[in-house]
Amino acid sequence: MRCRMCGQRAVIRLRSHNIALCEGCLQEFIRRRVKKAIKDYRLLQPGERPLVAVSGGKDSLSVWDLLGELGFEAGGLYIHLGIGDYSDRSEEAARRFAEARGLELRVERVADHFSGLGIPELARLDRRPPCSICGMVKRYLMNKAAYEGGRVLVTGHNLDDEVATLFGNVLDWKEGYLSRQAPRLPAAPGLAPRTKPLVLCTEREMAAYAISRGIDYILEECPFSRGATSLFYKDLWNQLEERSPGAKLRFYQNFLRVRHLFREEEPRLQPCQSCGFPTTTELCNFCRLRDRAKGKKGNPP
Ligand code: Q46
Ligand code: ZN
Repeated sequence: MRCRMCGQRAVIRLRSHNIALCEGCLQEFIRRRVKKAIKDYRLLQPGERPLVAVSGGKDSLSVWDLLGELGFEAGGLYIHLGIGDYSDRSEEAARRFAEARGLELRVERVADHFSGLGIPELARLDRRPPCSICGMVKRYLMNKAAYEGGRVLVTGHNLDDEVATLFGNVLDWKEGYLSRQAPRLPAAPGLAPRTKPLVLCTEREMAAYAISRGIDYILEECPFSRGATSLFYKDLWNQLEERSPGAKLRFYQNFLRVRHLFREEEPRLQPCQSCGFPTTTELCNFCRLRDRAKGKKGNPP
């Protein structure tokens, strides 16, 4: 199998694009896909400074790498969730990546905000699934860091992630979620803009990119992701893609064309009485949880 771009030995075949590529040309191909997403969906404007939320996994480290390659001055943010050894090992991967490239990495620890408690303890305290607490806490800390730093928040969501989310939302016709699923969400009072430059790249392409660039990412998944519905949807979509190459891309891009048809009234937001970030209630969920956690680990209330 020969590379379609240069004729050397190919390392990957991309049926959805009907091409085979060698390592060097795969990197160039991914750079072009990211550039195309940035241009077509206006993900980053000239002069904007990205802040990449990194988990230590292939997608977030690769998007950080790609933004640097494309000339953006991008910093990183790692959130230590307090999920045992998994969090320590993923922090290590993020630190190694940043140090090797001389990039600025900010580390936030969930325990520092919640009286020493991490996500598993907070989930028990609030009697909610860990992922629901984790999602809320991460969204809050990512937005706070980007907003206060005047940055655009970048996440490493790839095409497979977006398709799985979209599929779940379509199954239940969740209009509000559909209207808000976009490659870039604009800034609003108290909210930093958020963008996803990898929306045109599949999980498989990103794994091949990370390996070809020698990115030392963490392979281990979060222990709470086992059995997640999104993984089941990804599996279904891989079967669909096998039968009909390009199905993921068509599903996602065609959705973006009709997204304007989905509308839901924006919730009325007001500043949280404690932290000032936007919320629908007097105290935001983050501050409410922080107050509940006070005094739970030997700390004074
Ligand atoms: S939400 Fe859930 Fe993830 Fe948080 S607890 Fe782990 S699996 S890390 S994207
Ligand atoms: Zn608050």
